[in-house]
Amino acid sequence: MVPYIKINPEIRSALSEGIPVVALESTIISHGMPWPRNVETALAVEQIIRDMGCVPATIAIMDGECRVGLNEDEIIKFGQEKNIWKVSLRDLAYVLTRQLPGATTVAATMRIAAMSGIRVFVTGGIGGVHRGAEKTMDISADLTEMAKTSVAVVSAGIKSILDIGMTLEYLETLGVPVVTYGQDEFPSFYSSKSGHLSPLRMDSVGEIARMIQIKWKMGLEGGLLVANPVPAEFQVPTEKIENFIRNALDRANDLNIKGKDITPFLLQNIAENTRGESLEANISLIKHNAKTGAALAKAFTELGGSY
Ligand code: PSU
Ligand code: MN
Repeated sequence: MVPYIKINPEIRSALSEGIPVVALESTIISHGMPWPRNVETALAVEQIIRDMGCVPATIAIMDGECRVGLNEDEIIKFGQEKNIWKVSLRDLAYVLTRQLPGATTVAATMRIAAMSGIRVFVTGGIGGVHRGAEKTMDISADLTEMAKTSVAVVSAGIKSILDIGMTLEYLETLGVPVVTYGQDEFPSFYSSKSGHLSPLRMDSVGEIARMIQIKWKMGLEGGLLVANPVPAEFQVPTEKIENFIRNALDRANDLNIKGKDITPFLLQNIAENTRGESLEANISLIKHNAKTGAALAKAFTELGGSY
């Protein structure tokens, strides 16, 4: 047992009985999507994971503890309240010390999931190397976490608010396998295309599960990024979204928005300016990731689970 981590009873017994558990982040609820669609989506994603025979574990910080598994009222609180900290790895001990409510990013969620014995984590998009990082050094802690923490992360790739090419290079440097599910091209969140070839491709969750097991059995610590392309019917074409992304980046520059505020600002600006089209795509792809992630968690558990 790791101190300051509180796992709810349902998840604790699932873990001890070998029922697959899927971790979910809370920054996407508090800072990644507008109310009330954020809460609707978070609850729908949990239900999809349950319908697939797994147990969802939404992770957040409350009352000086890392909470693994939130109930509906708690998810509503994280979706509705304005004063929720965005908690990446560096913020974790601070929000625990001050007993602040905190929504965990991919990096912080991965670490808490791993400490709890959860090996599969589903989200929408991860952080990465920002455009212009050669000057700003703005590289998400999600990437370094992926190098260190042994959790498989299922996402729809990386939004082109980031520099996708540099992000893939950086993941290579860190030794993180990047596997695209079912196609050769790495997807860019709203679109199944990015113009970048995926470093690796696999066509079944069973094979991905075997690869993770081999990696971890060998003692190769760190995660694996599974890029799950958005289904064709929900895509927003890259040319269409690119203008909105450029505008959002210009606006962030004008307003001098930096550091941890930049990602939430860009996400909100794009959602507002596309009048919800991007939000609908966002919601659809997260649900799609939940199905793939739950299938992966099941496949991994069937192989004997943890390592
Ligand atoms: N990208 C998205 N949606 C999100 C995020 C990223 O498409 O909600 C959130 C995730 O929680 C991710 C965090 O871990 O933003 C990255 O923030 P930063 O770039 O400050 O590390
Ligand atoms: Mn950053």
